[in-house]
Amino acid sequence: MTTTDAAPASTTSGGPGLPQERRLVTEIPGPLSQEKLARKKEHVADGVGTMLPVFVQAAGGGVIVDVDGNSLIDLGSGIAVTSVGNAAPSVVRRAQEQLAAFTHTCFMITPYDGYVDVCATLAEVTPGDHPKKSALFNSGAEAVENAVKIARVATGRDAVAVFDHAYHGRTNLTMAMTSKNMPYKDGFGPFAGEVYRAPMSYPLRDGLSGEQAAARAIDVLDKQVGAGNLACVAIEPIQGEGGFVVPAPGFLPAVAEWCTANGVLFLADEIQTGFCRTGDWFASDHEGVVPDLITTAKGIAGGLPLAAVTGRAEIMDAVHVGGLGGTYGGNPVACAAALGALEEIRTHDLTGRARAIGARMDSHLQALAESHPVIAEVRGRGAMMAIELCTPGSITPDAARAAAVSAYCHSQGVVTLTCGTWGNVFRFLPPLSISDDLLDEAFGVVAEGFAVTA
Ligand code: PLZ
Repeated sequence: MTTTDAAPASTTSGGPGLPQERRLVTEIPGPLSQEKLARKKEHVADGVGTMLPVFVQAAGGGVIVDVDGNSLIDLGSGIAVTSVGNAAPSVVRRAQEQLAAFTHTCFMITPYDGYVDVCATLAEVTPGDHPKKSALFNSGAEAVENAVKIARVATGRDAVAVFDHAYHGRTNLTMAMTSKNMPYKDGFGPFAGEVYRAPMSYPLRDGLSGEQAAARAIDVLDKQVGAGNLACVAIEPIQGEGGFVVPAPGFLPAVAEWCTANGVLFLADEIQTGFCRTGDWFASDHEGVVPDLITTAKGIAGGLPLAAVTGRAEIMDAVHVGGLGGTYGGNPVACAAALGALEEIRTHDLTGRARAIGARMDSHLQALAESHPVIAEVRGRGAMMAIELCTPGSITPDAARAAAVSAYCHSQGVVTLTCGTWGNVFRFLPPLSISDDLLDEAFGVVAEGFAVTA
């Protein structure tokens, strides 16, 4: 880390050219950020919280630079969004060109190539080599809502199955699909109907094999809902907000097979796991699962708001003309950014980079787990790793320790995120543009955090 008294060079341009260093010149948050925070308090609804209130001036590579001149190491990617790096060159260039050409026409009124190009690319990169089509939206929640609409029309059935610990969004239908009450649902009901929850495979907590956990979930769906009523089973192949829960091997294929055998659509919500985060294009690829429908967002467009539903052509085409859309869905600038992000992924082999980052994080975390019995499990895949903290020798969640270590990391200039139904999971989602040196330095800080909060 660099510490300096010199005033920071004022910069507004981010991207990989930013000095790749952790540099603290004030306490966190610094005086300028604190002033801005007071202004936020005055004008922004309290319901919109902020976890680490440093106001950002620029970001790129593996760092976020704040208005006080602090440079923080980013282990969150804005919740798995800036996988190709913040202000990635191809994203910036293509979005700028598109901005100068036209900003919006509404694809439903007068179409443009970018939208079609993104859909064609999605058909190429998503699992399975069957004919596929896509529709574009603005946010992950909107994509999930539309996937359910499509599944209902295609099957003529109403019911939707989701899992314990699931996260699918904050709109009315997706709140119903999301598992955790606080902060996502409390007081916001009544929720949409015909959503049923099945037990998830959670190896640390249930000790079941993938096949056993699938049999348990299928039994619930079969007996409590009835396969014939189900339009789709929606599942995150690795759960995100719910705690980076990696189902036991065999769970996903068994659930997918049951779906196929019963005319139920298998909907993979890859909003957090998609676009190389896990070291494959999609987490479903890892076990060779081919979803009927797949929702994507976050990592698709390098930080611009874009989301998609991609599915078997005949399922996607079940909806009547005009039944899918929205004013901004597939905005031309967001589509240009997506094409830029895809270019970054291919040029820099970010799938391979995600695997290398994953291996590096795993070795840091395994070493940490050896000396800190509060770490009940190290899990994840690729550049999506987590540790679950529990009272040693038990599976009793220790959210307080997770919060304490996270607060320490923030104070030392490392952006870390927590998650999990009990808030006791530390998750690591660095941009795939981060250097090994920064990664090692960040995990050194995480280790210090465990040492000083012991
Ligand atoms: N499905 C699997 O991870 C978004 C939520 C952050 P939107 N996860 C981050 C928060 O607290 O709001 C997410 C996800 C999965 C759906 C969504 C929803 O995506 O773009 O936030 O609507």
